[in-house]
Amino acid sequence: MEQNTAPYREHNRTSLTKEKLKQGFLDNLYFIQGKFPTLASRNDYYLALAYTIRDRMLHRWISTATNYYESGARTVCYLSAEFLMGPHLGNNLVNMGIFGMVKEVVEELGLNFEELLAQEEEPGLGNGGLGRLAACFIDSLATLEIPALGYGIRYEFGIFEQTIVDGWQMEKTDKWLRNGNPWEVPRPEWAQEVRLGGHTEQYTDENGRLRVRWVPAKIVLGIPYDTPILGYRTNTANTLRLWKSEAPESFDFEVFNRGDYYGAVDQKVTSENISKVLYPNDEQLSGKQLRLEQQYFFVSCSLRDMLRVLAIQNIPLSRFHEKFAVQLNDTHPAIAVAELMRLLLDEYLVDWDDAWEITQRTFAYTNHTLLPEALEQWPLPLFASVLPRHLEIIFEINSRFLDEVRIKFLGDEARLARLSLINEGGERYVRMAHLACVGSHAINGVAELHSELLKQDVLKDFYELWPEKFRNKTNGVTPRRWMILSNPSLASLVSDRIGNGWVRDLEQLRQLEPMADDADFRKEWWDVKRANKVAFAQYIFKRTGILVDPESMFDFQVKRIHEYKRQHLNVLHIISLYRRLKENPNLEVPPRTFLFGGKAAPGYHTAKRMIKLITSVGEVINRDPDIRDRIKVVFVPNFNVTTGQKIYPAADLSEQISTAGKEASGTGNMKFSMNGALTIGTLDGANVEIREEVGAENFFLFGLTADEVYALRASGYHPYDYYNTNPHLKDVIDLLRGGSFSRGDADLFRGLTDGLLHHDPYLLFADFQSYVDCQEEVSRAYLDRDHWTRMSILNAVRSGKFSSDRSIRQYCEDIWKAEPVPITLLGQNEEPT
Ligand code: CRA
Repeated sequence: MEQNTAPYREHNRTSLTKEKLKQGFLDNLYFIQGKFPTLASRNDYYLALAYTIRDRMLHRWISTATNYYESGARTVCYLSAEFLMGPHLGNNLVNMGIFGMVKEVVEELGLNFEELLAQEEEPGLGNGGLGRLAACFIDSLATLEIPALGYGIRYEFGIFEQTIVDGWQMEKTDKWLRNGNPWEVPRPEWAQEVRLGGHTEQYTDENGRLRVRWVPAKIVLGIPYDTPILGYRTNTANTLRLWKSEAPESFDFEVFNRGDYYGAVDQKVTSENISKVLYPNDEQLSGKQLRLEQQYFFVSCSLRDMLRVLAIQNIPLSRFHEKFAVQLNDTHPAIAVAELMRLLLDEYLVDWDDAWEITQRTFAYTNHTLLPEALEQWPLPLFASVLPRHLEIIFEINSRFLDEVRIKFLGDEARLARLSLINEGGERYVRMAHLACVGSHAINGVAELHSELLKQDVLKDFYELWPEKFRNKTNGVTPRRWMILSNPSLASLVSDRIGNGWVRDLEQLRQLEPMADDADFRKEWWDVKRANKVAFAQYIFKRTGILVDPESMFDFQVKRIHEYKRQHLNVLHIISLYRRLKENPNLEVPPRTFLFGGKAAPGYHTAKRMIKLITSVGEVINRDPDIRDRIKVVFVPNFNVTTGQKIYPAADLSEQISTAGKEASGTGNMKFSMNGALTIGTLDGANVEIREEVGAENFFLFGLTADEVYALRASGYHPYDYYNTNPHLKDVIDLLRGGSFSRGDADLFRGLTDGLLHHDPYLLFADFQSYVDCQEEVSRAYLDRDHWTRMSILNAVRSGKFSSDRSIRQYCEDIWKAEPVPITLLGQNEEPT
């Protein structure tokens, strides 16, 4: 696809010239890749280009570090087990304002710029929304010039690559590092030692005080790998610091393994296992020892790294919480509460009360889910075997905490049991969400509805104890990647009318509201969407061999496959529409392409069968001559950041159809809306706020509310009754049960249909008719192109609230108390690039 470079063009404060870039590029090809153009591969060219850009980023990076060091500024540390960054090259070019210039240089050298961009393997170090949120947040932190570090794990293998074979998902390992990663710089001089396992001992120190010593069973090294994160057209380049585990090749290592060469190698292998692979579960508990080790590993490295910085800046330990605001991205890093306590108590000999005050004032916790199965708990014996000292500390935190509760709620034993950090019902567990709540000064949900439900449901007892800790921070996404980079034509259409202030201040898009009534503007808007659809149709054909019509409505549901997200409700509607079209070939509905994308956790069998359901229904419909291509069903393989960048700009309709009360926020919903797709959705997560912003008349609402879901369950939900009383629903389910979509195999989807008929925990049947009716409304609306385009424009220009810049400003003001530190570049009159 030809990239429109207009939105990048106005950059003019750089001293960088095309000549300098060209020279840098050829030098890097020669001196780093060791190649002449004649022998260079596409990857050589990509790496030479990436290094050329990185070279131009270093001045900002070094200047930023120096400025921060000198100012001693308060620093935000975002602790996250996942950072789903997506490819760096294009994003760095956008943020530096040199996209157009670099494109020209590459083309003047006779190379294909798009191909070089596509050569980058995306770092898929996350599962979905939570990891991508972390990536959007560090982009916004840099853009807002906030001193910040992202701390996480440098997984050797990220999220698996998905292929579809015979309609089923197959997983392939993600070897994202195989061709080299030009964006990272290893910092072995800042390696940290992490202990694991073993036991604890008491001893008396020289002052006669009783202390505890942890004697670990093994020690691993954490090596930091740093990646610069540029702000959008600022001098700021913050750092993403990811830890890789290695075996320490130290004296100790030899002593423990003397004479046992194979044993030594074995220890090296097990040490390296810690950062080997991302657990591919989104919102699901796996309870594996290695996962606890991963969590502790990166948390311990990160906290020790903060202590290192404190020491070189000569800041006393008692001011740790003034120097650092540490955000816990879900419970994955919640062990940090116990680890900071341990470091302060055992290694720095701080008193309990002082250590506890520092700890509570340092941390804040974001909850991302209401699903009970996603709330992390560790079996006590497992926890004790990996982190014996932390368990003692957690018991002590718990005992002091429960004393406090006892005073406040005299005699309320049931409440004590509910609040305890230890789940005592049957097998005993450590409840990580409770540890995070107790050890933090702020607790937030990720959309208004979700934050309310936290207070009423999962964290109710904590809310009653400490209402002042609770707040909401609605998620956001970065318009740099999700508009400028992925949808350059739309971005330039917007910038032509209102300049490009909107990129840093997305509310400015509202200036375009009057343009929704301008027929010429509407035509341009429609043409941009249409061109994006043509490009996507070509992509689909290349990837799946399916021909789709860019004139048809592109209706997308892309997200992880999960029962609560209800991809199968979407399928039920498709089958019912198919049925109606077959019965009445003259039915007046606009042609539609139903597109799905998303990965299923490899061990989540129902989700895998949902993929098979989608592909099987597609197989029948796409080939049925009666349908005459009026509807098509496509499963887009391997949904990730890279494919997302092609999808959002090409969408007409965005499916956000989770059972109300289950989707904490969603962020894909925001990306779609920003790119002018209309939403069909329930009142769930951030959908509620999207509808508020864009206007109810520009949003297709259906389904039960969270309260109604709750009430229906309480009064007894009988899905079978819906089946019996709704002939359309019955018809759809019977077709599935009869094998119409499984080549006569009546067993293939039996588990799915029986599950719905008898349990239907996510209330598909209760919402079915409302959904089908709403889809009819969507179809009617699409027939009126003018009106549809008007709604599309209003969706995009009213999505300003959903910039992650807004989210980050709120975190800074309300939780982190962090201020911008504008960066002065080192050296005289140096220009940023
Ligand atoms: N799976 C929620 O389900 C939310 C993101 C980011 C999720 C999404 O609704 O948008 O977090 N929850 O806040 C999660 O990962 C552990 O819980 C998600 O990505």
